Amino acid sequence: MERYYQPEIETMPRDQLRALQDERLVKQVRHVWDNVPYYRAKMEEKGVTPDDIKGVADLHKLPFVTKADLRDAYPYGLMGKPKSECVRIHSTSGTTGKRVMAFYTQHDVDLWEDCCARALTAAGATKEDVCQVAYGYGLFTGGAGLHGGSHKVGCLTIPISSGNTERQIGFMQDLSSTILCCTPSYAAYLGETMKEMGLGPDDIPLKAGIFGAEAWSEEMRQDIQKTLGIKAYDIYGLTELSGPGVSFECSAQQGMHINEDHFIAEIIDPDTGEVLPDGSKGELVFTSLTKEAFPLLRYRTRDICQLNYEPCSCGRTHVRMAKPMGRSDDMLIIRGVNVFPSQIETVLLNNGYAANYQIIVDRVNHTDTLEVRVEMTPEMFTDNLGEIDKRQKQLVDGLRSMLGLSAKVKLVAPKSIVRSEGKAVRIIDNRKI
Ligand code: DLL
Repeated sequence: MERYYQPEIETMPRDQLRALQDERLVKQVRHVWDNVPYYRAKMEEKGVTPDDIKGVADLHKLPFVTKADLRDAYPYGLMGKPKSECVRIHSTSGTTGKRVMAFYTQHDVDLWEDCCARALTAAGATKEDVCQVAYGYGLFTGGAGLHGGSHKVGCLTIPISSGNTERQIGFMQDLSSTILCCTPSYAAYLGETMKEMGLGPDDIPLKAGIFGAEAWSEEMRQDIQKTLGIKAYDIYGLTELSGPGVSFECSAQQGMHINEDHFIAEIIDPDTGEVLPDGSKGELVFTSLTKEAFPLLRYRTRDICQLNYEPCSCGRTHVRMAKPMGRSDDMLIIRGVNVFPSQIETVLLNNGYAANYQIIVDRVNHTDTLEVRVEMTPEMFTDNLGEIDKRQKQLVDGLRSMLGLSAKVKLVAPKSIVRSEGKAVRIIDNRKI
């Protein structure tokens, strides 16, 4: 039977949910106008005042907020509360020079942890469970968010953080962990390490995993479910909006329910900014409804996906988002063709490879080149050049039909591509553009 953490909200009839959103949006816009001069100036520039916003139907009148705004206003310029009322910051790693910093009041932390508790409950967690939180702790939101959610559910929480893979497996065995929270690439690595240690799914009591923070394909889910002997649930979120738990999968595993009492989602055309009709694929835009310290109106995530308003078999009424195909800034444009790493991953996994690959892009004589390096699995490892050549050709064909592009494929030895404990780094773009 499906369990809910906050049933009255998670299964609220949509007309009531809409009324709740209308009421909260009016308040959130007023809060931003009164307390965030940066955003007020943007509204004034667009000729909008809080009086123009009576509910969700007026959302389109508001200006967008982008990553560039976050950079402009860094670090304190978008805060809706004085520092003295904030209790926490989190931040992205900023390795690409785009550090994002978000602030939280105690109330913000509380609501965020509720969202994570909903995700854990949807994956079957109860107070009887032992929950191993192997997302990174610290500035990254993964560890803190799932940790807080796990406490709220009442699980025995193991704040192990990421890394030290053999110790992770030891803890799972010694403490009988039943729920694992980490990135999907780290879950795959844990599975691989277990195999090397001679352990199979029956040697660990895990029953569910809550994996997110990066794009992962359906094929990768099947692989992880098999290796770890669990049901693998997707969870989505971003630092700007709190962290994990903006949306999460239920037992149906058919898209992630967005916590619509806290966030309104829109899909827009990334080029024109126009709101697209229900069911269209485009850029996901979020408006926070309840945030105090770091409210965001119409924030452009750059994540490309689709929304599904069909009722879900789990009984939750909140809209579902498809797995994001990747960020529009992860999207590679190769010889004019849009390529998402997740499409490449699908081809590799469909051909029996694991998700250990790297995509190398370069420009030679003014032409883009795409090379995919993929590890052979230990079972397929061979030094028979004819066999390697055959396998490479098979992948070249698969990639051509998926992407409409020719790519070079290089099979490499097992374990030669570096493993990730957090988000995997799969793209090396050497083009100087
Ligand atoms: O990754 C928050 C998080 C932590 C989510 C743990 C889930 C679990 P950021 O580091 O700010 O926050 O990165 C946010 O990661 O815009 C997406 O591009 C991507 N992302 C997050 N979850 C998923 C997912 C955390 N389930 C960015 N599928 C987002 C695909 C995801 N992409």
